[in-house]
Amino acid sequence: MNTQPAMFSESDYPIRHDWSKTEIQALFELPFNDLLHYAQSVHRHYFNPNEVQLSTLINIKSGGCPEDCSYCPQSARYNTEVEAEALIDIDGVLESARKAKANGASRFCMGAAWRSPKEKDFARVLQMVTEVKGMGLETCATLGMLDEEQAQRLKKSGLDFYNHNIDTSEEFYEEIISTRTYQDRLNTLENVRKAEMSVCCGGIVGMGEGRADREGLLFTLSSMPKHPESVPINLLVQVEGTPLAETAELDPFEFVRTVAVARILMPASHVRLSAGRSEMDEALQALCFHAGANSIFYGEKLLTTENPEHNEDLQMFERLGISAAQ
Ligand code: SAM
Ligand code: DTB
Ligand code: SF4
Repeated sequence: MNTQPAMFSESDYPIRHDWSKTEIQALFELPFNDLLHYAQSVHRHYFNPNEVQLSTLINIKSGGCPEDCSYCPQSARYNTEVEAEALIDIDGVLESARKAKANGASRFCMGAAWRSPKEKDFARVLQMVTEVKGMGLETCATLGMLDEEQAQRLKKSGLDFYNHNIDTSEEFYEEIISTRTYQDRLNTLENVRKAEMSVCCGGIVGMGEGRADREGLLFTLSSMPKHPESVPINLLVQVEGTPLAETAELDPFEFVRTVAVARILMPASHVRLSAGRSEMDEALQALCFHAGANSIFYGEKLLTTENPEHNEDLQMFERLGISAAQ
């Protein structure tokens, strides 16, 4: 495979939806430096390599979720420190959104520990979306499965992005979740696309999957008729009480490889270095940015677990000559 032409032009890095599993496997098998060089070349062809987009998360409905995702501290089935709470008030959301904007975030993502949104809560979520959008932030939500009508109503209220992850390969998926299928997730993503919202869809690595599953995750994402505009690559945050709490740790270089291959396969998408940054040192994060990650979750908390403080991230960016994308 011609992995890295010496000189390249516009046509060398086309957006493709037909990457084969063999090609993806070959990318993962490249020597690390060749892979990073290739990914960085693709990256600077499509993006300013010194800009990173910042998304801040808020958990609008914590814990008590009926699903059994074995990585998740918010499932009601596992005994974790997360308590079940009701949907929070709009004022709390707006206060957090104001802070996120003041700290430099461009997108605000509202997450709820639901299988899917219920009608009794939906009006308040729609209002949150409209008001956050009115503050001049991009809006994102992750609320579980959506039907076509729910997707349309979110779009109408001003939702720009919907996050719904496929999490892993189709083959490994059943080891992780039994309460909804891979196809359920693809159906939700289709409803989001039909409503003409942007898609944020990625997965988690470090769940005990093999490399073939990381390849499979990226195969499904890159085969989509339109690539997700945002691709979050999460490193499993091991939470006590969840079935995956004692999983063997992934080789950090394998994490960087996953980011690099995502960048090459989906050259115009934002690849987000997502959960797990608190467990990474800054040298590893810098390697991920070199591999083509150009988005992060920004702010001291993810949904229920720790994330680096915003000042720490700003200092890291300063040392790397990176600025926040607008
Ligand atoms: N309940 C909704 C759903 O699952 O569709 C939305 C919120 S859910 C917490 C959003 C995503 O967070 C999951 O799909 C998963 O990819 C990621 N996630 C959850 N727990 C995680 C963990 N411990 N480590 C890494 N990623 C995690
Ligand atoms: C995504 O891909 N990662 C975020 C977001 N989408 C919603 C969530 C990470 C959650 C990590 C575990 C927690 O904090 O509960
Ligand atoms: Fe529920 Fe989402 Fe956690 Fe799965 S990932 S248990 S659906 S909150």
